[in-house]
Amino acid sequence: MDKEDEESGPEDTDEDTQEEGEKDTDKKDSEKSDTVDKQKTEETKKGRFSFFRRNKKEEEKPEESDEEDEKVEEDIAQDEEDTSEDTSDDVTEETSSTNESTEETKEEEKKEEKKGRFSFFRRNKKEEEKTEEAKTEEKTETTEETTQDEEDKKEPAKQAKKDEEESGGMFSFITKKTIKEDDISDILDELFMSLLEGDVAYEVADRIVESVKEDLIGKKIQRRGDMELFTTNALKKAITEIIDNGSFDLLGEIEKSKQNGEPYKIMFVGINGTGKTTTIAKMATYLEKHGYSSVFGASDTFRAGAIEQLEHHAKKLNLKIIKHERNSDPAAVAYDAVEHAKATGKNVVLIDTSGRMQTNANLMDEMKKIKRVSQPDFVMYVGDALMGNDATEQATKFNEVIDIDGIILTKADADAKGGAALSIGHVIHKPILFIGTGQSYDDLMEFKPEWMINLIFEE
Ligand SMILES: Nc1nc2c(ncn2[C@@H]2O[C@H](COP(=O)(O)OP(=O)(O)OP(=O)(O)O)[C@@H](O)[C@H]2O)c(=O)[nH]1
Ligand SMILES: [Mg+2]
Repeated sequence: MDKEDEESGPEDTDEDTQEEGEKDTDKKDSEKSDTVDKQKTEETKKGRFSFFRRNKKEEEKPEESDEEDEKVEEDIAQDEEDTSEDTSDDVTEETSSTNESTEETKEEEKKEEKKGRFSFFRRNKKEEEKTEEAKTEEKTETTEETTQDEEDKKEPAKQAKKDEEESGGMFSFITKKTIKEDDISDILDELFMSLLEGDVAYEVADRIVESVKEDLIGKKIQRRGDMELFTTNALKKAITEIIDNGSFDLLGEIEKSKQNGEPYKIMFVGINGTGKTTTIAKMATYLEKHGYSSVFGASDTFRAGAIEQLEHHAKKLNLKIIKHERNSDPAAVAYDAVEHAKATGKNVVLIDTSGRMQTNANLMDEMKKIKRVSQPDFVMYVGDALMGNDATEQATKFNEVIDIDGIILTKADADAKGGAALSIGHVIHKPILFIGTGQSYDDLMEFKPEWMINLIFEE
C-alpha cells in the first residue's frame, strides 16, 4: 500500500470517486470537513462520553443542587463548629476562613458547572481545594503578624495538631458521620437523571445507581472530601462492572486457528450504515499490524455499490476480495471466501454483509443462512455509538436471531453522549472489542474498561 493511499483513508470510496468532479469544485468544503474530523478526533482524545456534562435540568437550578449536594458536608461542618468551640483558636480560625471563602467558591462552582461532567463531584473537589487554599493563606497571614514570642507559645498547640493529623486526620476528633440513604438520595437522583440523559439504558442506569447506593450506605465520613471520594469510587466500580463483560482474546484465537492451519472467520453484521464495511478495512489493517493476513468476502450483494466499496478498500490495502455478481447468494460468497483462505493460507476471512434492520425478516433469515454456510468463528456486531439506546435494542435483536459474539462500536469520535458504550455490552452480555474513532484505517481502538473510565472521569 503506498503512502498516499494509506493517508486518504477508507472514506474515499468508489462511490466518492464517482462524485469526483463535484468534489473538486467543493475542495474547500472538503478541507473544512477534514478539519472538523480532526477536531472531533482531538476531542475524543481529550475525553468524550460527555454524559457527565452538566445536564440542562441541573443548569436551571444550580442553587438548589448546591444545597442538596452539600447536605452531608454541612453536617460535618456543623459537627466541626460545635467541637471547635471548646478546642484551640487554630481550629476556630480555620472554620471562619472556610466561611469567608464560601462566596468565592460558589462563584467558581457555577462556572465549573457549565463545563463540568458530573460536576457535583467536581464541585465538591473544588470546595475541598479552596478550603485547603484558604487555610494555607490564613496560616501565612497569621504567621506574618505574630511575634516570635507568640509563635513560640503556639508551637505546642501546632505540634499537637500535627500529631493529630498524622494519627488519623484533623477531623478525627469529630463525631464520625455514617452515610444513610436519606443523605444521598438527591445525589443518586441526579446521577440517575444524568445517566438517562446520556442515553444509558434505563435498567443499566438503575443498576449503576443501586450499586453506588449499596456502596455508600454505612460508610463513615471522617473528613471533608470523603463523600466525593466514596461516590466517585463507587461509580467507577459500578461502571467497570457494567462494561466489563469479560475480555475476548481475538488475536489469541486467531493465532490458535493459524497453528491448526485453519483460517479464522469473522462475520460482520449490523443495521444499515453503522460502519461494517469501513470497520472491515480497519480490522484488516489492525490484523496486518499484528502479522495476520486477511481476505475479504463481499457478502453484501444487496446494496448498490457495496461490492465496489469493499473492492476499493481491498485495492488500497492490497488484499484479495472474493466477490460475486450483485444480488447473488451472499452465503455462497462467504463460502468461497473461506475456501480461498484455506487454499492460499490466509489467516483471517472478513465477511462483509449488507446492513439490515432487525425488523426485516427476510434479510434476517438471509443473515442466518450466511452464518450457517460459512460457519464463522466470530460474529461481530457493528453498532453506531451515536444511536444511543437504539443501538442497544438493535444489538439485542441481532443477538436473539444470530447469537453475536462481540461488539464494535463505531463513531465514538462523534458520540455526543456515550450511553451506548455503557449499555450495549451489559444488556446483551457480550464484550465490546473495539471502538471506531474516525474514518481512517488506523481509527480502531481496542476497547478497555479502564480506557472508558479514564474518559469519563478525566479532569
Ligand atoms: N466518524 C466516524 N465515521 C465512521 C466510523 N466508522 C464508519 N464511519 C463512516 O460511516 C459511514 C458508513 O460506513 P460504512 O462502512 O459504509 O457502513 P456500513 O455499515 O457498511 O453501511 P451499509 O453497508 O450501508 O450497511 C461512512 O461514511 C464511514 O466513513 C467511525 O468510527 N467514525
Ligand atoms: Mg457496508
